[in-house]
Amino acid sequence: MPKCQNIEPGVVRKPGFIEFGKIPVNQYNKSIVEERGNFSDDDFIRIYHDMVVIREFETMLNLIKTTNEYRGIKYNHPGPAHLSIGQEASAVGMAYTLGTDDYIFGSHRSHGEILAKGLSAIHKLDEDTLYSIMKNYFGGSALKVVEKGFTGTVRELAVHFLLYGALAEIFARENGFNKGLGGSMHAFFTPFGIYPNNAIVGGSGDISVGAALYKKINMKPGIVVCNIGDASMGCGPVWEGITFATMDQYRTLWEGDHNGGLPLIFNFMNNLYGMGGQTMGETMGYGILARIGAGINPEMMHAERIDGYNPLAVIDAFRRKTEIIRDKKGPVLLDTLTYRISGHSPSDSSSYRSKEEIEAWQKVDSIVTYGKSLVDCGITGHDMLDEIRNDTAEILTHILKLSIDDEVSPHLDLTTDPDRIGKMMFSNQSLDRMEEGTPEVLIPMQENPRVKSLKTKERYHKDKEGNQVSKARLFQLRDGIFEAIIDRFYKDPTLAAWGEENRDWGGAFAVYRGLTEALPYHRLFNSPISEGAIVGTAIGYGMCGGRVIAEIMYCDFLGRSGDEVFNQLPKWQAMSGNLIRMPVVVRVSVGSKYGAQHSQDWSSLVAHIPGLKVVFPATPYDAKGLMNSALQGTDPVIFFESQRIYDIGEMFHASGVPEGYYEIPIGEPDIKKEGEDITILSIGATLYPVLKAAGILEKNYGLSAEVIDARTLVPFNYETVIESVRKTGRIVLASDASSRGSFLKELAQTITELAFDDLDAPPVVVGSRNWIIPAHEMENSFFPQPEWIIDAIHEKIIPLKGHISKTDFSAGKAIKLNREGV
Ligand SMILES: Cc1ncc(C[n+]2csc(CCOP(=O)(O)OP(=O)(O)O)c2C)c(N)n1
Ligand SMILES: [Mg+2]
Repeated sequence: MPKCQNIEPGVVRKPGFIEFGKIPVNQYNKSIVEERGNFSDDDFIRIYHDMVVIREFETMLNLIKTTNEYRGIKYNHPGPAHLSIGQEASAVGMAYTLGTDDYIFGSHRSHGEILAKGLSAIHKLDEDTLYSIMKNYFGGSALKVVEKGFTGTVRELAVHFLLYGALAEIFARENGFNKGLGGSMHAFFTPFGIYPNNAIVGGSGDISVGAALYKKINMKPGIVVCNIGDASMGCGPVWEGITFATMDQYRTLWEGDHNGGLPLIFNFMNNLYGMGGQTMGETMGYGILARIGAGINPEMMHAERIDGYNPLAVIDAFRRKTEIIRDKKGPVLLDTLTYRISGHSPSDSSSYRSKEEIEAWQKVDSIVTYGKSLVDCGITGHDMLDEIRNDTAEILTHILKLSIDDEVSPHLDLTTDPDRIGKMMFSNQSLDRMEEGTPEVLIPMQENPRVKSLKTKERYHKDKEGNQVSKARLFQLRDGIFEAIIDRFYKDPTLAAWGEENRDWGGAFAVYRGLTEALPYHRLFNSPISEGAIVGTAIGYGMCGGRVIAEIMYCDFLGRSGDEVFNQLPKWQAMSGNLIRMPVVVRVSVGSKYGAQHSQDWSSLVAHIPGLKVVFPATPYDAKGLMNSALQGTDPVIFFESQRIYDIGEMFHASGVPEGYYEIPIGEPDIKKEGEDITILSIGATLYPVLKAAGILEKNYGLSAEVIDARTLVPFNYETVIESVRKTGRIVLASDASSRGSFLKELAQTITELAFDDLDAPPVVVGSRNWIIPAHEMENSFFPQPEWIIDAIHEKIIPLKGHISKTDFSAGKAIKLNREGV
């Protein structure tokens, strides 16, 4: 059912004013005595303890980085360490109320948050659960190290485990929480609800929204906290994440239990600086960060500035804001004011701030102030606080020794197994569904209007008499993709899809027509025009355990989701030590007819990035089979679709596109036409001009061409191509991507290496021009034409009798064009 929300001119044209309410700023003013009803003495002391642990951990790292020594132990750590000395109260306050069902995401400066959340989890979990988490994590490798000779309680052991797992990770050791593949800026430990931290400023700004969507869509317990810095408010992914998280539809259109706001807190750890840029007074204009909430939605995101120098103020805020979220009125924006006493990194000379400023913040140091207030009201004495600090230093000394011992804590062994990291790039699983359960669908599939209509279509492009079937009666490529997707929606209860115009419109190119009738709003919805967040939220959704299809309407808009596609989607499986799976399919539609910013084939850009599978089908049969495989897998797949062939019928399988389920393995090129004299390898829609070229070669020049459709770019099985080249000795490669730096060049180079002895001539690439793409009327001068392929063969591979080239493929021309950069 399409939504029906009439927009009345009489209503929206009415004059008036937007009124803003008040945003509280540092309103917490309770004393410890007043808080005694909310905390036991042990709680008060635990808060102090946790802050001290963070301070000592960071101080130890600071000393290691700046002096190569901590308490007599020498070590050189070449990697990063963005420390949070000064910010401890904000981290401990944030984590205090959260349970392991509550997930935190963070930034490059998240050691403190990891430790705070870990310590909070250790306090809350029972000892059996704690022990089993430690025992099962990577086969208990970290546990074995800290358990040796340990005599304390399981809870105390878990503190050692947490410190060791985090430090070993920072030092890139295999026993680290992510096998040393995450490191300081990415470390995480999901059993305690600690989700990835992100070295890309603002990177968590949309990924965390996807995690909150996962919880909301699948009715999972807990909330999500996105811990990011104040300067990240200038980042696109953060704005896109905020707008995605505050869409009206959660309240206006999502139904039943799914109605209501996202369970998410954007918690800006506001230390008032980027690296050296001051966000208040220099690089931003908000003055007080919480102000941003006012413009976002009528609830002003329940925004508030809180004093992150007082752990109790932060705990108080999290208690109140969690209630708002439980009432389904989220998301919330917190401006948690704090200060980074340490440098941005240990090499920071603090040239951008005065000594007086740092000293002023040191004077009100949260650990000292809080400790004093505990003593003042008789909760504890100085001796106890000294003991906490001394014990912490002792434990950290022990943990440091373990972490830097190459015998106890080796790095991943890449000498014995040089492919170790390669094996972690993909999870390569085959799963019907990501978890058991009944899919949420609105009608039996057989009652779906599109499914019914597809039953009447011709699944092969010619009818029994051999006549071309009209487009209206033809089962088209877009139908193949639809069939795979709707089938998965009836199999996998976690599957959700979003993108621009995905619902009522039926997808910009009618791939999703019929899905609206099948699915409740929360399983298929329109997103804002936020390509970054469309992919970013899918990443968050995927890493939490859900399968998801995100759509980019035009390939050209991939640029808008550059960070998500290049830095996030491909990396988290390996950066987790292969614990996280990323069942995310990104559908990318390659345009045509709309000129320079709507017609580019950027498949080579994504094929270049390790960690993505890249698919580009050219037939309905392949599109359905490959989409089935993409949706059966657990890896990120960039699924290219060409707008030029959405309505094409199946020409290669005379029995037509099967109605039932089948898979085409990702990575296998397919021979579309057999031949003897020359191989032509094509990618995507270029298959059809290539087939025409093959026809001309045969008819006019008596050359039999073997046509191979790559179907997939990554992974790619070269054997089919090499075997063909062994037979033909010649190969041309063609695709719609601009030829310079294209994937064709990669293929050509690898084929040269693998089949040099079998080749009579070098592989020849026929790509598109290195220009802007002109209007449709001039496109034939841009995209490879059948004649170009003939000309290239004539010029570079084998002279064709009587042929006169129209396009100049000579070496001289190639040198000239390259010199000119076109
Ligand atoms: C996209 C991106 N741009 C720039 C950087 C380099 N950089 C790392 S941290 C940082 C400052 C971030 O400030 P903020 O978000 O306030 O976090 P803080 O460091 O203060 O904790 C910069 C510019 C980066 N890592 N990512
Ligand atoms: Mg900052």
